[in-house]
Amino acid sequence: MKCNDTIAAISTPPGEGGIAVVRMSGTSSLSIIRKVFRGKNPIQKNSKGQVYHGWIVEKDEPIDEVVLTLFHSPHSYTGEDVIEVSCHGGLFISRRILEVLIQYGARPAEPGEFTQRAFFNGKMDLTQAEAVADLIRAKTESARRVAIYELEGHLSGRLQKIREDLIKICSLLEVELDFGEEDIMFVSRKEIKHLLIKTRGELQHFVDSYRRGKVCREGIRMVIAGRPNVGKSSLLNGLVERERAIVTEIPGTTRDTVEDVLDIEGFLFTVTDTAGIRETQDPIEREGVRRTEKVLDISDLVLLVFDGSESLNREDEMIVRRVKEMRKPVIVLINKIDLKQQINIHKLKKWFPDEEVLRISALKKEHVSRLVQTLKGTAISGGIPHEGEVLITRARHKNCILHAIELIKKAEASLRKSMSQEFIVMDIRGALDVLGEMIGKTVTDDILNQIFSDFCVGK
Ligand SMILES: Nc1nc2c(ncn2[C@@H]2O[C@H](COP(=O)(O)OP(=O)(O)OP(=O)(O)O)[C@@H](O)[C@H]2O)c(=O)[nH]1
Ligand SMILES: [Mg+2]
Repeated sequence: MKCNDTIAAISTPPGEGGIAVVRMSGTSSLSIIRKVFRGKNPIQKNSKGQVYHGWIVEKDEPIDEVVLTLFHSPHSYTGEDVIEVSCHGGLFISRRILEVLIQYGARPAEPGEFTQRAFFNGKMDLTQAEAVADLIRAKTESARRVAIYELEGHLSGRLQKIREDLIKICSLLEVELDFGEEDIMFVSRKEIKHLLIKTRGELQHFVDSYRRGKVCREGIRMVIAGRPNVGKSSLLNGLVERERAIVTEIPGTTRDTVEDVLDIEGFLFTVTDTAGIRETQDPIEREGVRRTEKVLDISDLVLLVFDGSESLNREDEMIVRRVKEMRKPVIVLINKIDLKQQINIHKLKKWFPDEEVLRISALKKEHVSRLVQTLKGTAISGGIPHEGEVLITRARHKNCILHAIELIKKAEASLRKSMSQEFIVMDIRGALDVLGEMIGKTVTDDILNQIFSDFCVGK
């Protein structure tokens, strides 16, 4: 990673708006901007931050009237000299300004490169850098909160404390090792055991928070499934309160998957309407059924719809078998309760003895709100994170922590068997390494590339 050049990018989204911001960071930021900026006041490097009004020019040709905000190293986002050019918010004008900066020595920034520099310059650790991306992507209050608490350093702070405890144990044991044969104990084995159990408990607490954290960050993927014509698309429309999917009385209306999102009490629900599952010769419908299967595989929750006005048939049975095989949470919905009921409820309850069964009319919008209540209750246990609450939200973090727990368990086992200090130290050092990887103290280029390539350009 080279940090000795100066990077620039448009930081605002493409499109038209009041202003656009072109950002530049690096050692040559000031010299580049001096060549292309004409204002009343000369640009100086003498205080923490300044704002200048003037023009970006290209060989005396005015390009745009702008406001510059200067952040001098190290008091900036990246830790380097950063200049933000606020120009008129058109795509063409911001591109022209970027071109001028590049012409005078800046290089186009890679995705996430500003944040990567902030990480390399010690402005934030890796979990905080990841939180920046999460905050930008947040679509709901719950997603915003987990990201902001992580960005504020609550997770890093707790991990740092755990690492300090482990380092303390290691150094005491290593001093003992230095004394070699003298058999001196600087720390009681009971105390080490106690510290290891405490640390493992704290780490386990993070692992346990993952499910809820993931729901806060990514929301819940739910899929509406059922045989053709039971009212799946009508239910989607009822949930999102608009005519999102086509509804007709012809079985096999929905061919492709149709996705929309719902914000329920600050949580994101992605809901996908699917083609009714059935055996069919129609190639388009067959492709639809294949897509339904794919969506079922990646969903967290299945809304399984039955037509209350008809008897259960072979197609229903086939879908029930398929859904049960997946072992995913299911909410059973009996639709069309406004019509005369034919469905065999006993049979249905036998199939789903533990699942919630709700009776609705998607057409008349009856009891759809009850479904929303149920979603609220089943999926969002724990609610929106409260002030400063730390939840882990990424599989990467969970895997690092699980690995650290395994190594601590090994150290505990060595301790129980009164094995030599070397073995205990080796595993604790291993745990420190994986926790270091999580916050970016010891991390490979591959992991870094993977994390930062996920960012947008200009951040
Ligand atoms: N009476 C009544 N009719 C309903 C209800 N829900 C849906 N329908 C009707 O049932 C028919 C099928 O509805 P859709 O929502 O298209 O059913 P679907 O499950 O999406 O059907 P496919 O896309 O073909 O799999 C339409 O004529 C709807 O108006 C309901 O609650 N009551
Ligand atoms: Mg449909």
